[in-house]
Amino acid sequence: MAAVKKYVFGKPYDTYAIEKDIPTESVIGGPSEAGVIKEFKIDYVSNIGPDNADGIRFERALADEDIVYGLGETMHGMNKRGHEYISYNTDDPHHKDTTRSLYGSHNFLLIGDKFGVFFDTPSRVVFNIDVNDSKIVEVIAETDSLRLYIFTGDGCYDIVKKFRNMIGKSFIPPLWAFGFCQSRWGYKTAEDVSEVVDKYRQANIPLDSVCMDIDYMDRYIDFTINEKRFPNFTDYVFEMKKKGIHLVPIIDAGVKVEPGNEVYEEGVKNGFFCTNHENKPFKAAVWPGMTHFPDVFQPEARKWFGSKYKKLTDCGIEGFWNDMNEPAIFYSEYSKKQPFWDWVLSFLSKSWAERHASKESNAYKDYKNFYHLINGERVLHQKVHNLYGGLLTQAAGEGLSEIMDRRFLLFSRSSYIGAHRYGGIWTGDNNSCWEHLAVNVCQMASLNMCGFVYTGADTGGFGGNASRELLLRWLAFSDFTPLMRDHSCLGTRKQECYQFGDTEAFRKVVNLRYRLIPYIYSEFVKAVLNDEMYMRPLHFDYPDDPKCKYIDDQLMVGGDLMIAPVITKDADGRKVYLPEDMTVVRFDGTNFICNEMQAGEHEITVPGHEVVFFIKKNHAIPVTVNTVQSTMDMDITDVRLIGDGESYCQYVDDGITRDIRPENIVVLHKP
Ligand code: MIG
Repeated sequence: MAAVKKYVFGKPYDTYAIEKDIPTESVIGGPSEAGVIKEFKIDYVSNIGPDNADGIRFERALADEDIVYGLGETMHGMNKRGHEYISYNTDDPHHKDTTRSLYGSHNFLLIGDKFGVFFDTPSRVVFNIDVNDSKIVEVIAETDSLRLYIFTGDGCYDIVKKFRNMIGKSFIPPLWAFGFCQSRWGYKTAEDVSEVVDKYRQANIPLDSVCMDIDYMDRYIDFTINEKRFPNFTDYVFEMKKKGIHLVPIIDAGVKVEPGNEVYEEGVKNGFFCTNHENKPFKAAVWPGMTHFPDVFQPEARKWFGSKYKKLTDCGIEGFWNDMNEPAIFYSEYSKKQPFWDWVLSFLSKSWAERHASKESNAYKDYKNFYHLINGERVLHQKVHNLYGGLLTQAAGEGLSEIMDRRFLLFSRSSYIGAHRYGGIWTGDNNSCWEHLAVNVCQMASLNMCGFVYTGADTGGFGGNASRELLLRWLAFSDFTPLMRDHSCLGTRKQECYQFGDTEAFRKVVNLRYRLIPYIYSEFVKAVLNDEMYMRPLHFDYPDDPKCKYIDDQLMVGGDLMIAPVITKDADGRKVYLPEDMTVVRFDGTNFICNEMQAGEHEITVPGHEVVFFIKKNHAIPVTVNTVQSTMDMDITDVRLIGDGESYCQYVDDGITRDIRPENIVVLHKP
């Protein structure tokens, strides 16, 4: 039996998700042909969803023992059973238990260890997974056209690898992107940024990058710099680099409508923007006021938009984050008119939360107000909505690969599978609450299944005020996530590590990250090269241990580590399950204190300033010998091995080369 089977329904749009095309088993034109797929009962349905659309419904019974994994960036645990999820990229900063849609759409499911399935469509898709104990998986795609892929293999992990192999290699950023990043919406000027850098250096807490949020731009116009706020920008970028700091500017999806804005003018002239009902460029208000959205469904428009990043790479910039690319819309030319300044004023008086409350529905209406040009055909945005952010990432990634001679950092808010080849993602606006830390842990595993390996959450939480305790615990978890970024919202409590009094604990926690970078970097690259998951549920590694099956708050990290982060308030430790004997490692700020711990359940003590992790039996991992202030001063080959194993296979390169190959793996032995 083939390990991967492909079925085509109707005439689906290209999504670019699958890189390796394979022959189609069947082209399914209607209900009578749907029976050829053994894994699901398939019906054609009508009048579904907010648009009373026609669609295809897939149903499959679940056995009690089937865990349903997957769905990337969604709420709830790693086991998706018991809830409804909707793939429909949405800017929802206040996600809670009932939230069904977040910023990305990742339509991959793993049904127990039986098979994996990918519903490849940019349309809205509803997943009812054992809702109300129905014991069925019900998937309703609001389209009559999609590609369906079924993956079989030898257990969960093998099935995921088969899927990953089909969707192509994940994005790999430069080494410095594995360092710690500080960000905040509210850094406005070069002085603000310098202050952050200076305070980190004074506090002796390592730092590799600072994100520049929307205020660096000239009136929020993409690819501009506000010269007053950042005079002599190029000099400033290089001055920062000398200190080991990379600046990472934000790029928003909307291009300001304004004569004289070169990007606007070129886009209009060439027909590179999305169009409205009258076939004119569609106008939607976002941060810069009225904007046009690049129509990244057109290959030429993608190429053009990607080439614009050169404006900033010419200034020495080597990393970007792409925001508002669901796309988020405040209101459009079709909305009840609401002057932008009224809106800004309402922002000043109302809280961020209130203002966002009504936004989702507005955006939904507007998604039926503009069009893309796909192979010469005008296609309503709403039909291909989930692909937009991913294609913007592709545009940026391809552009940057063209422009630069080395690797770059790129991470996006919105995504669709396929975009993982061009950039990483962050998990969007979360809150400074313990629940979102727990969700972060589960999402890391689910996102890795879907190819998003370079990812992480806003550490400490974006909205709301982080407590010292929450930030420390969150940092201790993010120590292990490829993207480690402290980010927070305008108006919230300041969240840099030096804002919480005594910095000793923060120094310890961030220093651990840096001591581990040789391991994290090496395991990350190896995972990408081998279509593996850098972070995994325990069940994937120990499929025969029933105790591992439902563990949601521990993860395997790379080939050799297990983590059990403290994710609850007022805890002085936690319960941890060891599927086999392991080495328990405590980092006290300077030393790694290693002890043997036997398989089974343990109660461990973890003070807020300590990080505890576990090395598998007969494994060893490299840690740096010295502490540094940034990866610029790090020699990833100057390491020693900890753990009871004798050797480790380390991936080593200069941190920027694009020539990433298995030959760069060296075997280290204990002396
Ligand atoms: O409408 O650029 O998710 O990280 O700080 C809000 C300001 C726009 C949303 C992003 C967030 C960023 C913020 N942005």
